[in-house]
Amino acid sequence: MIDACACPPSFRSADAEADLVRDGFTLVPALAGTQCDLLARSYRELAGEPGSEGALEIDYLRADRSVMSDVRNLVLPLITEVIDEHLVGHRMVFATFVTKNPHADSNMFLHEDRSWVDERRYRAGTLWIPLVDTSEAIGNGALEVIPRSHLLGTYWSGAGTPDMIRPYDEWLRQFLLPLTVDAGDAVFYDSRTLHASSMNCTSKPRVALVCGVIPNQAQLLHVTAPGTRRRRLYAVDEAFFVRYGPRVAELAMPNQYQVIEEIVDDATLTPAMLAAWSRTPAPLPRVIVPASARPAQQWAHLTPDSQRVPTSVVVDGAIPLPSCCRLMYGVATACGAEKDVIVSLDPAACFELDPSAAFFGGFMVAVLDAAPVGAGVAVGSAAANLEPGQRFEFDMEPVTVWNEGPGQLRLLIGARSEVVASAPRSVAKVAGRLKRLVTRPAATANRVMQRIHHQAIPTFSRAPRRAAQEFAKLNEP
Ligand SMILES: O=C(O)CCC(=O)C(=O)O
Repeated sequence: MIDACACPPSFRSADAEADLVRDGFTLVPALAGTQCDLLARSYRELAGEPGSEGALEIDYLRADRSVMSDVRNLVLPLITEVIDEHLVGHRMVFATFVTKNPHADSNMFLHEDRSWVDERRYRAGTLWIPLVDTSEAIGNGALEVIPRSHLLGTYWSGAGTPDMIRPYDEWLRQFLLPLTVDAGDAVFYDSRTLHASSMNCTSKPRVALVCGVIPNQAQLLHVTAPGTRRRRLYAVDEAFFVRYGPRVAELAMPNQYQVIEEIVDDATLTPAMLAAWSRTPAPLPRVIVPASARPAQQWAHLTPDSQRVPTSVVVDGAIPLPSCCRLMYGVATACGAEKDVIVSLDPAACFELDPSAAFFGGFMVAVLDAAPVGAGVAVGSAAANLEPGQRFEFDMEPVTVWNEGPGQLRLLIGARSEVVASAPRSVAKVAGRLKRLVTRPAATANRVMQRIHHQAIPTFSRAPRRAAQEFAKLNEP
């Protein structure tokens, strides 16, 4: 993505521009006190009193889209003035109020904003303007940013795209900087800058206006994730964000918006990258076991949902292998028990490998395709995210595998002894072909998948020694 210095400048003031390029955010004066009061009153008239919609009330998430439309009309003239005063050739493309009510759940999780523009060429940003004074000392949920975190953001962010920072959430939080922002002042942050806000511990709601701002010459975009690494860039207009909330756009894009580019996003966020960025030791990535994969009674020891467990599963062979599983029973029966099979798991699906249904002598699971941070495996109290090229062996413990997407999780599951010897070459070959497939239409991709499936099976019994060497190479850092 863009080198921060390579895009046209955003700010008129050289100091503000330097702050933005270096730190990913800057502070500027925006609205006078009287304008804040007037805005607060007008907003209340159109949205009603706060407190009825929960801890955090965000217009963009409201079912009643007329509020988004009214908010846009209300703030556009004011914000256009603010933008013209401080920025060169930019416009407002999105506006929502964020009301943080006094509530234990009123904190905002750590995130970057969505990619509003083609970030290979342009920089977009967000104007965050509180209508009341905010600070850590006041305790009303000040905005917190991670300086320089815009330099980490080399991935596309949109509907259903991988949440790349989640394994490092806890570690990243040490770099959060709470900002003191008076009513009417504005923080302008690069949309890639990681930010969050703490809980409102006071007795009054904290209201802030949040506006998306992009360069005039940039096309407004909405990014979706139809595959593990496939990203679709849709050209949209301002009305898109007024009419449609984030969920609608995730399910299906309205017909009137055209795909302008389809790309493969190979970006990753590794501990080594974070170590280089922070000049501190590399963090340990954490795995979040989603609620969908939370097992019944006998799985109660697994850490569910928002709690995290350390990645202690050693990739490539350290996990004991269940001698069979329900899934394998079905798949192997269909394909012939001696053969290796490719299993595709849809997004939001999970399965259990159940050793109680013991049938085979052991299995190896090779990951052919998985979205970054989107798929995982849990064994006992350990869990790991699944990445293409990894190989796991399982023994007699219950194992659960999940896929949160985007795209299908594709695993090659085979009898342990045979696959251990010869998987490497096949995994590399099949994974390579899958990678080339990601930009093809679904029907073609499915046909090719079928061919890969049939070819992969016999490949596994060939040239085990050479394959093992290739696998070792594949695993080199
Ligand atoms: O207003 C807040 O507390 C946070 C707003 C925010 O993170 C956002 O709109 O992306």
